[in-house]
Amino acid sequence: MSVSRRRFLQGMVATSAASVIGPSLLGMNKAMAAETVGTWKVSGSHWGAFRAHIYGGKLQEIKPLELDKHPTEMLNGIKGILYSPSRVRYPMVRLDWLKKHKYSAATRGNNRFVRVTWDEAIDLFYRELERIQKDYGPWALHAGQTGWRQTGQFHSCGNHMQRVVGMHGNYIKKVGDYSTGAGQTILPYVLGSTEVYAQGTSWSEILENSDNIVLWANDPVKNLQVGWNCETHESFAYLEQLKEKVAKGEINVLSVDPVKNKTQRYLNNDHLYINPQTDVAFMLGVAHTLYTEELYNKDFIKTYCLGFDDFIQYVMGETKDKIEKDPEWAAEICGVSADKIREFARMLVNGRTQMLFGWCIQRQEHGEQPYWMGAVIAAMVGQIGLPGGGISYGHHYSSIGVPSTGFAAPGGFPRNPDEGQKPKWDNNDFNGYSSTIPVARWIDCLLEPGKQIRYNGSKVTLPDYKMMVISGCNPWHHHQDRNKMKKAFKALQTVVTIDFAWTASCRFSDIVLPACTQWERNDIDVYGSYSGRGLIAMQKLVDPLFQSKTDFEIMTEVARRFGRHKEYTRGMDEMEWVRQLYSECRDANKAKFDMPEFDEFWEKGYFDAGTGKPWVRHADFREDPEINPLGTPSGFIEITSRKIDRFGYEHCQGHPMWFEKSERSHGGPGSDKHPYWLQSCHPDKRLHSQMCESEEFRATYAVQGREPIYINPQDAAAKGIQNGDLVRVYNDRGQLLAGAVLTDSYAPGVVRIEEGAWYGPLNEKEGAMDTYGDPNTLTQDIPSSELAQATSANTCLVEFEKFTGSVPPVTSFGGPIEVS
Ligand SMILES: Nc1nc2c(c(=O)[nH]1)N[C@H]1C(S)=C(S)[C@@H](COP(=O)(O)OP(=O)(O)OC[C@H]3O[C@@H](n4cnc5c(=O)[nH]c(N)nc54)[C@H](O)[C@@H]3O)O[C@H]1N2
Ligand SMILES: Nc1nc2c(c(=O)[nH]1)N[C@H]1C(S)=C(S)[C@@H](COP(=O)(O)OP(=O)(O)OC[C@H]3O[C@@H](n4cnc5c(=O)[nH]c(N)nc54)[C@H](O)[C@@H]3O)O[C@H]1N2
Ligand SMILES: [Mo]
Repeated sequence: MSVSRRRFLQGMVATSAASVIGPSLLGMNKAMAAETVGTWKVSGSHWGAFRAHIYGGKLQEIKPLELDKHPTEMLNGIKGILYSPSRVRYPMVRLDWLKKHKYSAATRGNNRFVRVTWDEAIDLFYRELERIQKDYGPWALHAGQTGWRQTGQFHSCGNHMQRVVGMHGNYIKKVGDYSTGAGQTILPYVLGSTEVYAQGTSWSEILENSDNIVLWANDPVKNLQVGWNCETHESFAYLEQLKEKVAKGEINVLSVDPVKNKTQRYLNNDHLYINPQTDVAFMLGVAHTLYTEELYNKDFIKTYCLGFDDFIQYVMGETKDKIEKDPEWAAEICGVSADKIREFARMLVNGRTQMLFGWCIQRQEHGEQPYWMGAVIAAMVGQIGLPGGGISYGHHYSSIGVPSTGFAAPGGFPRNPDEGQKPKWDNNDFNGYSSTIPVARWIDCLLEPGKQIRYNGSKVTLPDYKMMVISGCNPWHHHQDRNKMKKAFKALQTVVTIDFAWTASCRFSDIVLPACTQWERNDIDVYGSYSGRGLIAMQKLVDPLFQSKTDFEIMTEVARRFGRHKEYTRGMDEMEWVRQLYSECRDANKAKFDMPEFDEFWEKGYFDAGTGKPWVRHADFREDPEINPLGTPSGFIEITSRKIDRFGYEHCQGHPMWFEKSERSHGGPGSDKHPYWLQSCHPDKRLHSQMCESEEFRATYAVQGREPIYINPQDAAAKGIQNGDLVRVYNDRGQLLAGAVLTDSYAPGVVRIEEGAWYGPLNEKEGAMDTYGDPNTLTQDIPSSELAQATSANTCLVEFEKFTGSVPPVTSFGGPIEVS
């Protein structure tokens, strides 16, 4: 069908046919009906790009974009986000906060809210911004947290919030993130870059050259379903080839994990169960074998590395604790036999070996160590910089490992005030507090303002927040230890959240503003964060529901309150911004790609930049370390870091070391009281807390309406628990209800509740039962170490039992209790 005829039909349908044609035509050949009734539009998401059928002003159906050969089943959850009963419908203000004007923090979280008009809500938000700057100063305002905002370069909501808040006054910022806090801090000292967010060796090189692949704490089949930008899923084509090669015995893949994860089940590869949190002990045993059996690459160590001697003395028990880290020593801790440890070490040097690390392993106490130690093992093997050899810390993330096309991504809406624009409150006096904090320490600020902590070679003085603005993240999902958070939030006078979903963060706020979703606005996004596959048009599918508005419109209104709205928008509306970002992107790509005019691109729905050329990480360094040094202080791989040694930290010293954890299962500290290790891995059927609100989709995995807890059948049997039972999971920090799923993919002593399950407390009081199953009701809020101060969510022990009491309803979903 020609474009003009299709347009004609679409136009006809949009105005009249929908009501005239009715169901008889819908019953006809589906493809034909789809073509003539309603319209098909293109949009994007973290879960991939798709075509959406819009009919009668409603999103009816979604099918993957034709470029996506491996779409995720999570596309089935999208409709349920848009039409969720948990949508934020109207601007809402917490009853007690509004009534008393004294913040009444004690009842924060009781979920009782009053509906107000947009004008009233924005006035209150602005009044509070003014009051904080006037009565306190920039140190009292936390607007630094941002997370997995929905896709689209223009509407990226954290930028909108921070630009307007920043035009008004200064505020506390953050450094690092929850994903890779420990990894991104340690690796620059060791390998000269964060590594975690760097493009990695192309999958094609790995498939061609690797004899062995070690998937270390790594579940790419699960985690590559989502991407930071609109995801392409190109990696899955390589994983398919890998599966074939495993079946034919051409590549030996070994997973090191306390769990037989989705990737192992998909690849059907070999597996090494390791006790949780003990990888460093295991690796020290491996290093001992490589050294004593003289299997390690002496030339590589001599040419490319610094500080091997100090490290090996520690391994041999000549320094520090004077314990020789032989495989027998390691076996006691990690649960892998000494023979298996030796076998593993010999396997590493038997041919070309690529180690692929996931991130979960550094989201634990001393999370810096396994990454550093991994680099040391890779250095001893000596294949860093060779195709199919060495170490990677990112092949499970976005499109890392898919060759880059070199396509330049479009820019976004500016996060900061424009050059030369001073904030209304031009005050840089932070009252002796630090103006930037390590991201995961914000709750500590509320509990211990003024405390000095050590962080990455510097000192940080925790500020004394009075107000917090939340946009594009859900701290009442992402942070650890809910009951500690409840206590801490009492120190806040005002919390403002802008979201489209009534999350627990809304429940614990005072002012909640309804944003719209990415499918209720126009935008563009890069297709493939690392592959640079091209550009996606995000065509508005439906008008914003209820009273929701784009973040851009909301923040324009805030800017209007202090007369800066024209500076904020630069005088452009949504489509003018989208067109401008496109035209800048087109200019930036001129030399390499022939991009059409905007209208042609928009009509088609995407620009395909094709595929890139394979590449090998660190190949240039290997070729000539003098000309292409690493970014470390010495330019070499630092097995021992003098810089870190000089910091004098207890839990991150001059070279990687084994440190006992504050909580560890399988006989470690705390396991007598709470014997089970709770891992809170990333969800298979959500993006964190996003899509938990999608009712029908949630029903595909929930158990008695609760989040699943995965348990080994032996452990369950010992407690009389059967598949589908309700389980109370608890420790000294909290308690929750979850639904039992028994599976022998989990080692005894290991349970999982996926992060992002919506927190649903019985009431606002500390210790209240969580009725749905948010694992952060139980996790510890402790720093990885003085170096990174990163989250350690996976250092967590629990006990559980069959739940026999009267079953409380789930309180997580459906929005606030509206009070008039
Ligand atoms: N126990 C445990 N905790 C963890 C982890 C773990 O492994 N275990 N993982 C951590 C990691 S790695 C991460 S990255 C974090 C993720 O933490 P977050 O990024 O906070 O998680 P999300 O659930 O994605 O929250 C995004 C929120 O922003 C809202 N939002 C999305 N788009 C928009 C928009 O355009 N406008 C507005 N106004 N709002 C929007 C969504 O509705 C949602 O409520 O969680 C961390 N927490
Ligand atoms: N479907 C989906 N994909 C996602 C996300 C999502 O929310 N949903 N989130 C994205 C984001 S923001 C991030 S940060 C990444 C997270 O990526 P990761 O942090 O790598 O992912 P996880 O699934 O939490 O953990 C990966 C594996 O580590 C194993 N593991 C945990 N602890 C240990 C240990 O002590 N030793 C060993 N050897 N193994 C261990 C787990 O059993 C699991 O199989 O995923 C991204 N991809
Ligand atoms: Mo993350």
